Amino acid sequence: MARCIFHIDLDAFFVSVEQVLNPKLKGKPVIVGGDPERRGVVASASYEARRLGIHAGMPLSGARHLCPQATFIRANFSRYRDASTKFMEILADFSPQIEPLGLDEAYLDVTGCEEPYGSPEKLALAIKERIHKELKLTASVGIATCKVVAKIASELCKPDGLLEVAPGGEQDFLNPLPVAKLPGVGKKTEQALKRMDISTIGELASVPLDVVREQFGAIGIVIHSYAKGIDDRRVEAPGEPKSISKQITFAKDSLDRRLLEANLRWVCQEVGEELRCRNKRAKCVAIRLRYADFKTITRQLTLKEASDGNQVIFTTALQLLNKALAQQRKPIRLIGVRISNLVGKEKQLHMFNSNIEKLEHLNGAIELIRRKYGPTAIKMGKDIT
Ligand code: TTP
Ligand code: MG
Repeated sequence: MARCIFHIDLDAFFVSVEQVLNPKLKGKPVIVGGDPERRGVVASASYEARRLGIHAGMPLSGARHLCPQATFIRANFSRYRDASTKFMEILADFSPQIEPLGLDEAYLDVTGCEEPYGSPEKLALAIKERIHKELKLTASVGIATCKVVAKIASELCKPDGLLEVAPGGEQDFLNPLPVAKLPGVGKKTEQALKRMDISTIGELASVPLDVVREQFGAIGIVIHSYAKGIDDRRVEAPGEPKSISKQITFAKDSLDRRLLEANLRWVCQEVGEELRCRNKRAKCVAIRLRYADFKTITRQLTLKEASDGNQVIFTTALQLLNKALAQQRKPIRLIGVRISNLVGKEKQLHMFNSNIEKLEHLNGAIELIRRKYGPTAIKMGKDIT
């Protein structure tokens, strides 16, 4: 299913906060920055000031020169932080998947959240309305199936805009835009692309990947895929773990399969429990083995469907262990499991596999018992520890 991603950015943020406090400044050239008499730079300029060529990062003296009648205000960060906190709280009411970027912008994954509103556009309007009603600020919203397209869309529709790029329309939307609109394309890359006769995103997308990779290396692969409107990055709250892992070192190096299996089961239970506490499922299961000679290997498998079930994690890890043991029979001193590629908890119903549901109920019950009576109160079978 195509994702529905919003990129939301407040318009002329610092300036707008000042205008809310002093409405007389609305509709006028206003600049927030350091002290204009000293060597400060413009942090935020009202759209009226931008029309005169003033932009963020420009020295305040230059801004004063371009527009002597503008109102210059010294930045007051505690005001902006307060407004930012309220802004993020409003967004969190509309989707649990929110990724703030700085003070005044955020990505929101609203896949499925739009249903009660009728359409993504109506949901975006509801968000804009809340922001306007509660903060008296305007926001611009880009809607697309991925982050990069949503971000470019919000930038293009500023101020107080809303621009939706329909699923499948990404390439047509991006084609005519200058390459500099792509995140990752800075001044140097833009110049280098120009020397290759590439100035639009469409031109970049039509160059073979090998050519771009040869020229720019890893970043070339990224910007080439962005140019094609492909961006798999998830909307993730900062600080959320990218993986959960647990390992155990044996008192004595061992090749005893029953001991290895039992310990593998235990570490899988541990990561599974944390995964469910975090309301996540994992798509990737990896095992880590350290041999007696300290050589360490990692083997991993991607699941067909993300899971939070102990059994799924354990059987996958066991499969990896069996394969590793078949390849190398050296005593093991450490065994570990790592689950990654974590996704949200929402999932399809297991219509054809009630066993999975039963096992999940069982996991839940076991966890309740362990929490109430301690971790050793109950264990899954075959455990010999
Ligand atoms: P932006 O969102 O880039 O700018 P903006 O909100 O003022 O204008 P718009 O989004 O409508 O284009 O940045 C948010 C705030 O971050 C901005 O109000 C002030 C601060 N900022 C700086 O302090 N220095 C800078 O160079 C930039 C770009 C922003
Ligand atoms: Mg902004």
